[in-house]
Amino acid sequence: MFTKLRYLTSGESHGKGLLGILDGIPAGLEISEREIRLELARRQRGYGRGARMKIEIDFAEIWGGVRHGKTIGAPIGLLLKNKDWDNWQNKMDIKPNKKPGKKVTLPRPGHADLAGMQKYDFDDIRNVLERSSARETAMRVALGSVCKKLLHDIGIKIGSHVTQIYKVRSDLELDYYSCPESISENADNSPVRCLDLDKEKDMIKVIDKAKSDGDSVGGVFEVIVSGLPYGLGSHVQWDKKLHSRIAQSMMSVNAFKGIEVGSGFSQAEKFGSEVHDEIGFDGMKFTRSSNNCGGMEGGMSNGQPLIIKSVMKPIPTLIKPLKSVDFFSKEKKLAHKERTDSCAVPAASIVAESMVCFVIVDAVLEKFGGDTMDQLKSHIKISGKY
Ligand code: EPS
Repeated sequence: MFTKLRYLTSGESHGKGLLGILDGIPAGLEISEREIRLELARRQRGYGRGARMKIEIDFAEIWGGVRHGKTIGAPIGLLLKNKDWDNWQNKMDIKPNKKPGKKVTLPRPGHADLAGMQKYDFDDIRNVLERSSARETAMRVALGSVCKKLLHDIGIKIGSHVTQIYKVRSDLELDYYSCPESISENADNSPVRCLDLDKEKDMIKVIDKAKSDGDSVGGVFEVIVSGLPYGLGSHVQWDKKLHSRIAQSMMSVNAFKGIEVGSGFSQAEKFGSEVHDEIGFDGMKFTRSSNNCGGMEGGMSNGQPLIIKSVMKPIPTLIKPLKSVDFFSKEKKLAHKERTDSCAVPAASIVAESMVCFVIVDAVLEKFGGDTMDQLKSHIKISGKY
């Protein structure tokens, strides 16, 4: 799906840590561990997280691709150590271990457990669950923060906020033409990243209830991107379309179950004349009367802000577990339970920003190209249409 950018992550939730490589970033981008840390800290916050986030202080060390504060065009390598590794050294030992701990054999409905056991012929669900954990998104955010910095330097701004947790929906009419970075800044001040302060209280109540019931809740969040030129992505082939690339990127995150572009699903109950955004001209540039298409038409950015919503399902690890069956004995039992979060929707909205950043950087490099940031900027200046 990516044409210019590549990234890979490695690491288990309670292993030594996470590794990430991001390849394709031009030379000359200023980036520091401090800037990456700021994004990681945003992901760690959010009402409803469990005890794990009190243990970790996520910090990604730069191991390659950066010299004297700037990228050198080489792959960027990051290392993020898990502090919790100290408590898991036997269970997650790289070498054979005499005290490996009890095997997990009770698959959790909604998790990768059962399909993963069947696929890999494992005798311990831990081999599946450790990798299929939201911990991995810490590295996505670390790598994504490099992309976010690149976008910022070429005038593309990205932000996000939470619009729904369980049945509590924000009623706020957002001004999509305001700066996405200030939308994010305001959301960051809310424990649930919700801009509707009345609904924030109800969201917190719902999370408290889920927690006290040993349950979990999901929700919806929105990512907004402004400052995009016309023509990122293309209508000419299925895998070039910007919205399909964003959809794949978003849907690759654990527990993300759907994506909506612009006014999305609500378009089903409207006439075409109510949905499509009329075109005008203000003497300088084309204008639009609305942005129901969420900034993308025919698979291309159309100069309007991108508006993308995504839904996260409730986390499958439940303190009051659902029914399951022991993988080996076939005895009816309750599913495996371990320390978990009752709600990770605020954190998911930060991860979603990164997932969009990867795609936009790839599409920008595809359209404008350049081995250095200066080359990229001059290419945009020559041919970028806004
Ligand atoms: C997760 C369970 C919890 C979360 C974890 C994802 O971890 P633990 O089992 O250590 O308590 O906190 O998320 C993170 C560690 C993170 O950095 O986001 C799970 O089961 O997916």
